Amino acid sequence: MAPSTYYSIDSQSGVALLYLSNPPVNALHPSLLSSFAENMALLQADASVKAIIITGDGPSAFSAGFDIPQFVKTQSGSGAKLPDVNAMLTALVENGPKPTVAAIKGSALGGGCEVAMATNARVATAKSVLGLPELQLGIIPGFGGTQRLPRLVGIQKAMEMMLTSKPLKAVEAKNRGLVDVVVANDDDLLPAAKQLALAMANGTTPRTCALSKTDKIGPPMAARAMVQLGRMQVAKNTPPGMKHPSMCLDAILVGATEGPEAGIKKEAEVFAEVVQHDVSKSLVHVFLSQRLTSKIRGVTDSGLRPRPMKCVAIIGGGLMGSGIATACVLNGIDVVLKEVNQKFLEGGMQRVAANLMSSVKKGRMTKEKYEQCMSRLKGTITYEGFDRADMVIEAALEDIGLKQKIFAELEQVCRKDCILSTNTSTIDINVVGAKTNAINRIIGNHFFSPAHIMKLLEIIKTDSTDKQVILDTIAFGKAIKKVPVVVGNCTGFAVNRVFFPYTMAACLLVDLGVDPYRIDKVIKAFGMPMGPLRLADLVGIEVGVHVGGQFVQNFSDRTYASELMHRMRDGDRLGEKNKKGFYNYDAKRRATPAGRDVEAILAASGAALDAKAANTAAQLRQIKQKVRSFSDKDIVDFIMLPVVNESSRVVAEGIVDKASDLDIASVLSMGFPPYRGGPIKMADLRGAASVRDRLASFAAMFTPVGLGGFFEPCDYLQSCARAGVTLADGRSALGTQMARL
Ligand code: 3H9
Repeated sequence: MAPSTYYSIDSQSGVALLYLSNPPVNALHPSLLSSFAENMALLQADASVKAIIITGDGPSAFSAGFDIPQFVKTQSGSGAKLPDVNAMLTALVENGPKPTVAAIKGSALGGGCEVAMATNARVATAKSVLGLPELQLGIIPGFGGTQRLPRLVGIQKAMEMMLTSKPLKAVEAKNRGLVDVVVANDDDLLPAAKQLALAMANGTTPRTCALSKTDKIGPPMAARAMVQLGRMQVAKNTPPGMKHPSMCLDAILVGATEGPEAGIKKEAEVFAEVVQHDVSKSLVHVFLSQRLTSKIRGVTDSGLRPRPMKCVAIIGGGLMGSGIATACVLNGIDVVLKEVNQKFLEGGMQRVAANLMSSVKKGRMTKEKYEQCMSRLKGTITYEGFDRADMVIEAALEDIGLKQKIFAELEQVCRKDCILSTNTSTIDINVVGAKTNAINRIIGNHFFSPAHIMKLLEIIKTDSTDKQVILDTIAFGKAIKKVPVVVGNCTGFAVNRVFFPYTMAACLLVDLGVDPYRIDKVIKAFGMPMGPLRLADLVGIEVGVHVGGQFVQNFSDRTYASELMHRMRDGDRLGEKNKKGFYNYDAKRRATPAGRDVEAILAASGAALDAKAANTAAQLRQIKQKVRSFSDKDIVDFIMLPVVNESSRVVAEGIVDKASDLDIASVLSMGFPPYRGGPIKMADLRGAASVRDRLASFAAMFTPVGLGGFFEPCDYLQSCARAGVTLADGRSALGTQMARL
């Protein structure tokens, strides 16, 4: 059914009930808004109607706001024309002849909350939430929210709610003045709303019209001072170049000082501008793409149904294994945790207990829930209990021989339908399962540390993995509240593979004489949680040497084999692990640049590059000169565009189902800034041709010293640039040409 509204009128009481209907969350699609405007006009004109209750269809939402996919259409210039929603809300919902009440069950967010605020009173169930999270999509409220919310809850609280995008639970919303009545049970909602609606209709309870309220706004001078405080918060917490938070404050201020009419006009102007910013395009992309990762062509649309995962066996109780066990027991899944001896087992069980207890200490979990979770955890040093397992997750050391032995044993002790998975981050899944006859039920479950906190689950399928096994693993990921991203089996899988140039490019810059701490600062300002050298310390220099070596071996045409990490390792600068890396670490793991402590290592690594390029010393000197005068933007391009290049290869090879899956994987694992959308979205917003040209210019610069391959734009990027299509659409747009890539 098309998104719409429908109504019924109780002839006895004269109360009309108008439903917003667009499952699952009653998003305000343009067709729903048109139907809403029509039906509100009818009901307001109907003499038999005394009052109107607006509510959401279905169990989960009043309305989660404007239909987000519509923004993509607006941004590409093909958006449907909307009725004048602001005029309709003011004339027919707030100030119409009949009073209106919003009956709220579940979420009233964004436009949904704005509709509710236009009514004359709000009744909500205790589990409901109300808020204006538009800023997290890079836009501002557009249906009068910047005007009505400050008038209902005060400027300060309204700013806080909008700037943080955090909704209020019903009880707090009532304390703040956003809700009038809270009912404990869903069944009480409509009767309570009806009672209030009739009381307003017969004049025993006054109607509130939010836009006319002035008591919580105060005089213009006070409003200006309040908004100024908001601006200070924005300046502190907003990345450079992100304008919509301060523009949201502009709309609030105009409304508070010049009146709601001027405020709504300002809000509309700001909305029309920010919805076209790259920040909004990126954030909307991330919102929608994150919900698409678990939809895999040929798997989730195959008609198969996922089998429930009631019991998971985990091999290895180290940091990873215990984190995975924590995520499972937290979400109602029984766990059998296996270790090699009693001492290690106790350590693993204690780590799970400590993970859970930290939530109890922070007040996020009750002691009862803790006990419940711990009762789901059983430990063993044999394979006892593995016959119960629906899935095994091996999280042992990264040792091929060991993993092959474990998998051969698993085949013997587990049920024939048990999924056998590995948490390896580096080893080919086919190699892990090579000594079994179970290759069709072997899959990678690559968690990111700390596994009970990080949202991404990278699921690695091989050409032999059964569809049912992929489907079950996606469902398992969702059951433990991860975002599952299914990827193909290749060196580094998707995430580590596309980010190998991140560290390598940084090493090259350092070898050419660029200050490592400047590199980290610039990349942090770009929006990554930490720069590549700080990250190398966190991951561990030895791990970096090992993983980097694999890439150099497998992708020799496009890697740079710096000696930097080897020399750091040999100089006992192992990173956070021994508190000495590119940074020195204190007992609280606070980092300070190691500076002089690593000067000799950096110099020796640079000298190694000089020696390798001895035959082209003059060209290398020229490169050094250029690189040392790089702007911050040059450094960002130098490090991030090779990441985009490798991402393009991953898309071209079909390692991910959709290009957007790679963006989400990058955001959720590496902390790629969501407001840049991920490597593919960022490149598409810039344009494939511009990315290609910049990479080609780096390639030309480095070819004389034999390092051009590191930057050479890949075939897919070149083809997309030539054809003028996006990297996201290239596979389908280039069609047959893809086969020739
Ligand atoms: C706005 O209102 C602007 C206005 O001020 C002015 C406009 C001019 N639209 O997240 P879930 C879908 S901007 C369309 O998996 P949960 C979602 O894609 C909007 N679809 O469930 C998913 O689809 P599928 C401001 C939406 O229980 C399904 O619903 N509002 C929308 O974890 C279930 O969602 C927001 O920013 C939408 N607005 O969380 C709120 N919302 O089943 C955005 C959800 O095909 N929404 N869907 O995968 C949320 O925060 C969460 O979805 C919500 C439910 C808390 C509601």
